[in-house]
Amino acid sequence: MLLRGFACGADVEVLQVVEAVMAAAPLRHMQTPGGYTMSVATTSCGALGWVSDARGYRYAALDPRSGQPWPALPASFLDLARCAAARTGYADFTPESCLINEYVPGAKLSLHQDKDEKDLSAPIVSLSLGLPAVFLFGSASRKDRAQRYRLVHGDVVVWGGPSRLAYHGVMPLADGEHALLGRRRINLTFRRVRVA
Ligand code: MD6
Ligand code: FE
Repeated sequence: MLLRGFACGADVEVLQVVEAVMAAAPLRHMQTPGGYTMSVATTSCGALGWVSDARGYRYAALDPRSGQPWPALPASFLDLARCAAARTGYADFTPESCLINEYVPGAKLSLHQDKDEKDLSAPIVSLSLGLPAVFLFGSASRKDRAQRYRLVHGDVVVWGGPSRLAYHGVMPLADGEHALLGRRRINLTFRRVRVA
């Protein structure tokens, strides 16, 4: 489900908090298990952070770069994610992790499924800020052709239930200038990892 402009009223605040998280846990380009460097730069906040390296994709309680716990999930983020989930029919969504991705022009995310989480009953809540992106969203079968959605600043996408394991990705980011964020897109995805 796509909630157009859901976070528009909170954008300045969200961005301030994102910058604070990035100061404590800087963005970095992770290695894929296949040996590539991701074009998207990543950090996390919450009890668990998403990490990728030669050993695979997983959630970890410590930031491998600092050896310290990830910054706590800010209350304002939790509220936003819970409200978006409730609005789309998922009551009591309690994310444990917020993955923060930064895209600069040309950065992309290949088609994939989110399946590193143990609790697949919880949805994924994704918030877009900054430059527009073309989001690819297919089905749980890689064979099905993905639909394209243009996501702009403030949009929230929630996928759960029958679409929880849908393949998704982001096309290479087109160049541009956003009034608040400049030449970049920031995406926040909220995840429930462990079974509650
Ligand atoms: C996005 N990110 O950045 C969406 N999924 O717009 C993802 O779909 C994603 O960055 C699983 C693991 C890392 C990710
Ligand atoms: Fe994903």
